[in-house]
Amino acid sequence: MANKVRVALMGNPNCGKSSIFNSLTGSRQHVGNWPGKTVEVSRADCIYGNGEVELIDLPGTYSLAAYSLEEVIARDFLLDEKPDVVICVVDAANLERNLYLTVQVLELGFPIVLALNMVDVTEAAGIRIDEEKIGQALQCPVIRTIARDGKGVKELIEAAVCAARSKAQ
Ligand SMILES: Nc1nc2c(ncn2[C@@H]2O[C@H](COP(=O)(O)OP(=O)(O)O)[C@@H](O)[C@H]2O)c(=O)[nH]1
Ligand SMILES: [Mg+2]
Repeated sequence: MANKVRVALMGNPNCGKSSIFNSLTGSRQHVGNWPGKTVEVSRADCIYGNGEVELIDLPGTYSLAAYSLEEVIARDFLLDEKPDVVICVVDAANLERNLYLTVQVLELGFPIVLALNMVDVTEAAGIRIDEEKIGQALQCPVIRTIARDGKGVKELIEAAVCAARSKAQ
């Protein structure tokens, strides 16, 4: 791949996208604990990968139906800019609701990596998530993360770059 690998972060509001973006770019973008925080699109180079990887933090959305401004921005970005890979960030404690958007992104044909975020919350609640099963069902890599603490994010971006490169061949 000659150009930069462009990696888009997508997910419901408040699932940890900006936390992942910040730990992978060294940015200090505002992280809020209320929905709908990021309406603008932030872009920055990843601290891993010698400047060859660019991350894009898209607004939080529940779907790509384009009913809200956030949905329009996120959907137009995917369709117009065609990122090389999409990291779908899901709140592991609200898995079913969060996966709705993931399936829509898959249906558009993008290579995806699923970031199973907030696994500290599910672990504390005694909820066991079978990520292998999810990965088989969606045919994508699944990486467990605790974005607030920067855990799993390096593995996540490595899996994303790998998915982008294998799609490009
Ligand atoms: N417990 C826990 N909290 C997290 C995790 N990742 C992010 N958060 C918190 O969840 C809230 C929303 O995170 P943010 O990154 O702003 O989500 P965004 O709306 O998807 O960009 C913030 O208070 C974060 O500190 C995680 O893995 N575990
Ligand atoms: Mg955000």
